[in-house]
Amino acid sequence: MAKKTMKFATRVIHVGGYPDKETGAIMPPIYQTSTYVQSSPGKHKGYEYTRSHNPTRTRLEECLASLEEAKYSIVASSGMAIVTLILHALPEGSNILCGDDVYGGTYRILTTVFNKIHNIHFIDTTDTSAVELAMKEYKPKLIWLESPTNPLLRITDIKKITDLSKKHKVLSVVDNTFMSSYFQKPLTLGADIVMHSLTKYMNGHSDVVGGCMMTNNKSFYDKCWTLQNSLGPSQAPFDSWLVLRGLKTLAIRMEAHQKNAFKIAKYLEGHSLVEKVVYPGLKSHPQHKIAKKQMTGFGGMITFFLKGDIKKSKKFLENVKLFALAESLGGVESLIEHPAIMTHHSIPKKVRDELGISDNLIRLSVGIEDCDDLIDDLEAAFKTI
Ligand code: P1T
Repeated sequence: MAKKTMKFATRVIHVGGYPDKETGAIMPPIYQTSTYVQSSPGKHKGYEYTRSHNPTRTRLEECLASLEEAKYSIVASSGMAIVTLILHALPEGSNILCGDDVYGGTYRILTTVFNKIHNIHFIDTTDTSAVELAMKEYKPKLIWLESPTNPLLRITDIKKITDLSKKHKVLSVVDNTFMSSYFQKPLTLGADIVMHSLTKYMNGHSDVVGGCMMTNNKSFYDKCWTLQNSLGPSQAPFDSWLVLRGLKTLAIRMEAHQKNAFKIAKYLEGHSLVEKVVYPGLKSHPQHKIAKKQMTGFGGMITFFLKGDIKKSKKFLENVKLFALAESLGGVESLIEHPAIMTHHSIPKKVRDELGISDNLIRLSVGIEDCDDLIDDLEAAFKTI
């Protein structure tokens, strides 16, 4: 069957997942090799050295490109490695617009590394007219969007911003980590580049760190690939194999994450110790209508604000048992964390306060366990405060 006619849940299993041609092994081999034998200098089978290419990684890239309806894909050793490739691919001194609420590591690399190479301007990308003004003022080369954002789950109207990007000749990138390719396809909404931390939902089992980008822009892909080959953050074959394996269940995992997250968001909304719940699927979410328009689901991430101070937040976090207190997200097991102290600590407190990443903000990555057990766990922790 042609790749294009296959539905998503078939593609995650079969694109890149075909049996080994030599042996018939139904599972792809892990090509755990650094180099490849040549029959004559320069004469080889398309593979020279694993930093450049590896057959297991090629299969993963094939699958990921198909999931985002892209022609080209690059898999790297982390999400941050992908951020690095994309930003190095721009001419030195470029103006870059970036959403003001992004993963703490993205903020950190922009404010400590790429601020020495480019001019970075943070902006509220949910405000379309502010984005257009900034495009006119700065004439940026690139706009970086995270939607939903980490950790406030704000939603940018991707189509509106990519329309503006086209008008002003600005490359647009969407970090699609929170939705995974299952619930949102930014390239179909007009984005030039989509990226993921593969560490999260795409792999889904908290046992790999990885990143990827997909695009239909051949010249940008070529630049990024050359950078990957030169800088060297290529993903190891075993990790690519693990992601290929994890991806097979992406469709059913995302449905299960969402089902549990919906129940938990509603439970939290009705809780007397909770000040506010943010989940894109709730009607109370300020951009719920945009979420419904551009996503096919609402995902498994919830942010909520406890009634109380840092002491209460800490006590609550120390007393959950099933929810593991850990950074990261998107695995089958539920995680809980405190962005101000953990994932977003590298953002200065003043900026965090302006954004609303407060001491009573708690982030949940809802796993696929039995939801009753998860709610019992939260309820028991609430009782301790
Ligand atoms: O951790 P790494 O694979 O390098 O991916 C970085 C990254 C990029 N984009 C988003 C939206 C992310 O959430 C992350 C990593 N985030 C966490 C580790 C976290 O707990 O939020």
